[in-house]
Amino acid sequence: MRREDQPTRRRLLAALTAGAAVGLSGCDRLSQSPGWLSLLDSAESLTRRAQRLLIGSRQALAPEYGEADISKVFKPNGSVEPDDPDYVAAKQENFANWRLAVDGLVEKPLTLSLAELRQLPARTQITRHDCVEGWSCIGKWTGTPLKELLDRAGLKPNARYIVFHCADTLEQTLDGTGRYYESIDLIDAFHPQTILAYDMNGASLPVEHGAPLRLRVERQLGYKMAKYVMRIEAREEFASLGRGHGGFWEDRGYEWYAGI
Ligand SMILES: Nc1nc2c(c(=O)[nH]1)N[C@H]1C(S)=C(S)[C@@H](COP(=O)(O)O)O[C@H]1N2
Ligand SMILES: [Mo]
Repeated sequence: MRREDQPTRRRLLAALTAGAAVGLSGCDRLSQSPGWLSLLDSAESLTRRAQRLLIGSRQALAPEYGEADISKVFKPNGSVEPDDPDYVAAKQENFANWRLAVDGLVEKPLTLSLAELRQLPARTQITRHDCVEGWSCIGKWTGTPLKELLDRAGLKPNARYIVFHCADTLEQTLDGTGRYYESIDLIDAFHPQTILAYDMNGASLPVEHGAPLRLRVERQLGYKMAKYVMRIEAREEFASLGRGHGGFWEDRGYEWYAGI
C-alpha cells in the first residue's frame, strides 16, 4: 500500500506517534494547536459515523406485515420430513423429551424443553421469507429471541459466532458433512427479530417447516433460517466445522452473509 493510500486515521496516528517521538513538549504543542485538534476530531467522527452507518444498517428491522398479508400456502423447502433416527424418535414422542442445548463458549450451558422455551419472553413477527431460488412467502412466527438464550447462558469473551446444529441430513456424503447447519455473527444473534420459532401462523411449527424449533433471522435469505434446530453453539470460528464455510449451503458455494 502506498503511503498516500493509507486511511486518514492511520496516517494521523502515524503523525501523532512521530510527534510523540520529539518529546512531550513537542507533542503538547502539537495537541494544543487548534488546527490539529479539529483535523483529528473530524477524522474520528468520520470513522465513527461510518461505523455507525454500517452497524446501523445491520441493526435495522426487516419489514413486518399484517395478518391479511400472510401467504395462504407457505412453500416448504429443503428437508421437509427428516428420517434421521434421533429426529424420528423425538417426533414420535411429539417432542415431549426433546431438549434444546445451548453450549460452546458460554459461561453456563443450558438445556431447555419446549415448555421451558415457551415460558421465556416471546416475540411474534409477520415477515417475508425470501428463498435464493426466487420465491417468497409471508408467515407469522412466534418464538424466543435468541438474545434471551444467550443472555442466560452468558457468552464468553472469545465467542464470535453462533452455530445452529440441525437434526436433518440433507445430503448423504462419505465424509459425513451432509448434516444441515448454519452460523451467524453476534450482530444478527442479538438482532431483535432473530428468534427461535416454535409457532407458525398461530399453531405449533409443522414438521415440514422445522418442528419443533427453527431459526428466523429476518435480514437474510431463507437458507440461513435453520430448521430442526437441536443445538446452539457459541464459537470463535467455524473453519473447523463441516467443510469450513459456516453452513450447509455455504459449504456448497453460497454466500455466508446472505443479507437482503
Ligand atoms: N435444517 C434445515 N434448515 C433449512 C433447510 C433445510 O433443508 N434443512 N432449507 C433452507 C432453505 S433453502 C429455505 S428456503 C428454508 C425453507 O423454509 P420452509 O421449509 O419453512 O419454507 O429453510 C432453510 N432451512
Ligand atoms: Mo432457500
